Amino acid sequence: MKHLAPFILPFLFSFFFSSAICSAADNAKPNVVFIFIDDMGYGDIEPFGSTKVRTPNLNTFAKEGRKFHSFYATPVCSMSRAALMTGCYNQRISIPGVLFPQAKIGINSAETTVAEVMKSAGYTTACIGKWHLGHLPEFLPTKHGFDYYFGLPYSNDMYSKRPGNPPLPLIRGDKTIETEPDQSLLTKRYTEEAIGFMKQNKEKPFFVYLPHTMIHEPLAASEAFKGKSASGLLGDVIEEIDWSVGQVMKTIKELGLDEKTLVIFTSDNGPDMGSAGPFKGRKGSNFEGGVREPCIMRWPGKIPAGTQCNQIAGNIDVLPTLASIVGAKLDPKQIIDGKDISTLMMDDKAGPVRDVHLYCTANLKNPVQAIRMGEWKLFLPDLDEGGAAKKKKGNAPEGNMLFNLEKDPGETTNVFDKNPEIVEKLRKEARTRISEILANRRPVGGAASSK
Ligand SMILES: [Ca+2]
Repeated sequence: MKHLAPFILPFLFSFFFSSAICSAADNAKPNVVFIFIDDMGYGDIEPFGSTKVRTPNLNTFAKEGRKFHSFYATPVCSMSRAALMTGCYNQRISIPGVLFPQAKIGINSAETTVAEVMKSAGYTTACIGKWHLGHLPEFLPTKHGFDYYFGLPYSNDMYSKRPGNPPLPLIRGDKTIETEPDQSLLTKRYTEEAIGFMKQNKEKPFFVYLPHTMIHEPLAASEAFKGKSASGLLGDVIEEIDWSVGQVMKTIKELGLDEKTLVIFTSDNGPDMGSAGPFKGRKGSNFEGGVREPCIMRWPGKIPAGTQCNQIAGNIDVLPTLASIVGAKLDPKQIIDGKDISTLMMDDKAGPVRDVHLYCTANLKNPVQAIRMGEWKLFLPDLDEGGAAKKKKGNAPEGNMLFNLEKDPGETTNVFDKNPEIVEKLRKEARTRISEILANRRPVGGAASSK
């Protein structure tokens, strides 16, 4: 035996050493639940100023977490999900505003999604809800890093009541299990699926992406919520979403995972029917109301409770931030736009991480409609010919406009003429950034075969 010791000891040492490292790393890996609402405006819930609905669960969630007041999505659905899933502006990866049931394109398989990043760090992943990055088999969540999928491949108004659309599919995995599902039950069913998944996977780190179908029209609430709010069906639907958040949080606590779970709540674009709070513009607009979202993050012991962050952040930052938190390596050759904002989450005194935000459009020919640098926001009419702005009253910006968002978050006072130097500085920055995106733009999935 004696003569074997020199060979065995290093093995034993390395075995114990590596298992110690593994278990320490696993303990450091929080579960992540990302709740993404469809079409919820900044002012649609009580923590962000609503007085029309009751959101007790979100109120508690906000008290225990941190509110982000400059958290950016994009004007409409698919482009927002593209940004969230890839850490890139939709323009970089050629995803247009909204994908319809007739679309032959979707997220390119060459892109690295946040689910793939989480999987690379040992996570089990689920997407429960509305996907909207391509409904053809190659584009579904199960082909892009999600172990599990249950939900609608696109918006709930893309159903057979609208001429030319096939019956709305409800998918599990990669199979359609129902068509034209009862929409009043979607919030409840998604919630039950998410709870079931967390219970089943409580022993390992999980990533649950929960993109609700509501509060996108046609609105529908289950019997328990229908007619119960003080502000009509929209209020009922928002209050059911609040119930869903409460159920998710209750499950996390019951499973003893409270300290080990980061939960993020936000929305994909401004309100269609609800409230943009103090901001101008609605869904479809690059005024703040179209793109600035309610956002709350909660992780006990890591994120300071009851605090607020006013620094620029957004969906594009989610992928690099989660990669940093879970210790996943990103491919340095894959250019992304987002930054690691974990300091903004965990340090109440953190300075800005990303001083610039581009307000991208749904239109690949006119990629950027406005730019924000610090407190200033400049619209770029000479660089954009209409862009994403829906032709809805008050939504479409016209002409040269500069706003100071800190002094004038409602974009009421155009100070373009008074600040030529700032205008020039922002224009220059916008040109540089747009040129870089166009020079490094990557193709959408399926584009070659559809031509
Ligand atoms: Ca939406």
